[in-house]
Amino acid sequence: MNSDIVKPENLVYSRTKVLTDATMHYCPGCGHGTTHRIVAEVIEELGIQDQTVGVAPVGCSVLAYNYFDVDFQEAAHGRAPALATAVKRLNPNLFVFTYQGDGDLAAIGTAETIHAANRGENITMVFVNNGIYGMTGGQMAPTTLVGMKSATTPYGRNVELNGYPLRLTEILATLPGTYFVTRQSVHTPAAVRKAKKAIKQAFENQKLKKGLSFVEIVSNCNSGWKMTPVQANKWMEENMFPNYPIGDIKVEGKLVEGIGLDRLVVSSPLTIK
Ligand SMILES: Cc1ncc(C[n+]2csc(CCOP(=O)(O)OP(=O)(O)O)c2C)c(N)n1
Ligand SMILES: [Mg+2]
Repeated sequence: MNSDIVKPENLVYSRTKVLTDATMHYCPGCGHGTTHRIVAEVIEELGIQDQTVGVAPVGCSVLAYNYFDVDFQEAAHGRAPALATAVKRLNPNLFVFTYQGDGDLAAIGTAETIHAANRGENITMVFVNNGIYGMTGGQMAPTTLVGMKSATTPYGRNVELNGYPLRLTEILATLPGTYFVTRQSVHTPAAVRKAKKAIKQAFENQKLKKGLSFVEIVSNCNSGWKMTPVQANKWMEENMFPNYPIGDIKVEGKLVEGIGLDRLVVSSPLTIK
């Protein structure tokens, strides 16, 4: 930055130093890049860069360790919560977070996710739900909506053939080991601010040692959905949000009023319009 041009008192925004200079490989318009940025900003604002360990998944965010300037571990597909458990238990004073997609967290890693949450591991989990296996070419994920087209459901997800979509976030909220469970998005500036606040809370909660904090980010996958970024965001608002409602689900260990279990026991499956 040229200090002759930008005076410190006039600076309103600068890139967080918790992101490296590496150019991200994410598709333009994808939510992963924005989610990385807000996680990094939270780490900087909390002043915990030297005390944070991230655990990267398999999926589009497999290279997360290249983008965050904090210590990182790479987990086998789906195993991030198990690895994060070990890191946190051996180093209880570190801030430990996982970062995973829906195929990683809600398909191959379902067992690790549920058991880490049920054990009440004192970690932060960030879950980017784009309704699809983005990295491998857009196959159906557990979170793919009924009727939604994917590489393996070219005519749309069919309940008889492919079963129901899974709302793992709501399931986790019912477990006694979760302390904070929320669902956010990063497709507008206002949504980014709310998601960042939630991620900050999820990191701060580690100081309280009261259980697991879980932040789902509903994201588009414009390449996998075969849409432009603008179309994908609109499709996400119209189809993903009614099925994956944005907002807090469990705060300070208590289900948010009005959430109840009715959301889990839905009579109609999660369906596109
Ligand atoms: C054991 C194993 N099975 C399958 C794969 C192939 N694979 C790599 S990424 C991926 C899906 C990732 O999807 P998701 O977690 O939703 O992340 P996204 O790319 O959508 O962000 C799969 C199935 C693998 N690498 N290892
Ligand atoms: Mg995905």
